[in-house]
Amino acid sequence: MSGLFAHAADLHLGAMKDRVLREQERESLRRLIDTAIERDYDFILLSGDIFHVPVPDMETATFATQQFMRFRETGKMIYAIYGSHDYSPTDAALIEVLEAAGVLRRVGRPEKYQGMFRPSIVRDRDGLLITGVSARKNALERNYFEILDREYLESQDGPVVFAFHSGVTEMLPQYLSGMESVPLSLFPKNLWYYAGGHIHVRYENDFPGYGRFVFPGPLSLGYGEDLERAARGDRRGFFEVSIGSRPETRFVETGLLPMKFADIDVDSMSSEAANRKIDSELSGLDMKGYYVIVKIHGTLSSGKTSDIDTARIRGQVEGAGAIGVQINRHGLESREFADIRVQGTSNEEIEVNTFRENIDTLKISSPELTGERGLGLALELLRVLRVDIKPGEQKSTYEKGMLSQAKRILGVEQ
Ligand SMILES: [Mn+2]
Repeated sequence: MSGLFAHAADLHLGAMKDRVLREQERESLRRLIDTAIERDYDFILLSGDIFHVPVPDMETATFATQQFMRFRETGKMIYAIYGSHDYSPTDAALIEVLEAAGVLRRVGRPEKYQGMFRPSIVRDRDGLLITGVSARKNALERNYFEILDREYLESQDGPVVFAFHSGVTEMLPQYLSGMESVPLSLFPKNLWYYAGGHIHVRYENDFPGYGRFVFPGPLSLGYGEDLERAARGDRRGFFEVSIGSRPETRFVETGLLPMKFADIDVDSMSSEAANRKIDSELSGLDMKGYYVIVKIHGTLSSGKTSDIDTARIRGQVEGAGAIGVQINRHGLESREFADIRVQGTSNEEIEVNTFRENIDTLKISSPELTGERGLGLALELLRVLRVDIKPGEQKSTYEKGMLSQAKRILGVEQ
């Protein structure tokens, strides 16, 4: 048994709206495909979150399909499991279209066997058996893990590659310790390779009795806080895995555009003093040719957060020759106008915290609307309801669609 394959995850294609960052997102995928062709990989395995949303914009969809096809035309396969971002069990998802068209192949399709869950297994031509568990929203894939027929996977005749898109409780990085995860004990033992996704930090570990668990981290910029980590020097790429009696891994960097990170703490300052500090910190930074992430945080002692003028900061950074700028002021508050109660450093986190904070104050008798179940429902509703009307779509069609999706999520009769 010999050969190579690529293990990538968390591509989040379509996450970036900024033109420059969007191009980076694409360049990372191009490099994965280039390397896979040049180094003659037997296959590419994508451990979920290929797209940032189930139905990405057409430009993203077209680009991704073209890139995947460049590899497919060499006669090799792209295997995938679905992530928490690019798949919804109830809505349409582009990834299903790609599968139907043969652009990629899903592994670990759920099959029930005597009340247990047996993920389907694909045998690649190099002899590896590829399977896995796709993610569901809000880490509901844990339910699958609980009924996973582990013995079935452990007794396969051949080396098994097990793809999954979940945190593993025993190997969560410190800052994610509160997140939903799956304990090691729910994984099948002694498989050849555990191909992780979902955790946006590169991580590899050999677990005695199990085998090598690998998380490549985001292939490119990721989204939200990943951007900050990228600007701080986090390396991005995928793993090249050599096929042998044991998997040998090599991290292949796909590279990122030159980035700089300006972390500006304005805690206990008046808004005037904060503006002066921002000015002086930015003017002391060589930004020419760099994409600059500016993070402004702290509680202003006086003045309003809106006194910190984003447009002016943007002008200053662009005027210094930066190729782009993104300003993160989620952590900026004012003591005088302390109307923001909910904390969080990303939109997603703030949404979850807002719901979580409010859900317990509601007087509701039905249990499915409260607690974690209610939270999941609220998030699912928000995800559907935030979708804008499409260009050319009739208002009545749009409203009807919204209503029926909302009813479906709530489980209300049509
Ligand atoms: Mn992800």
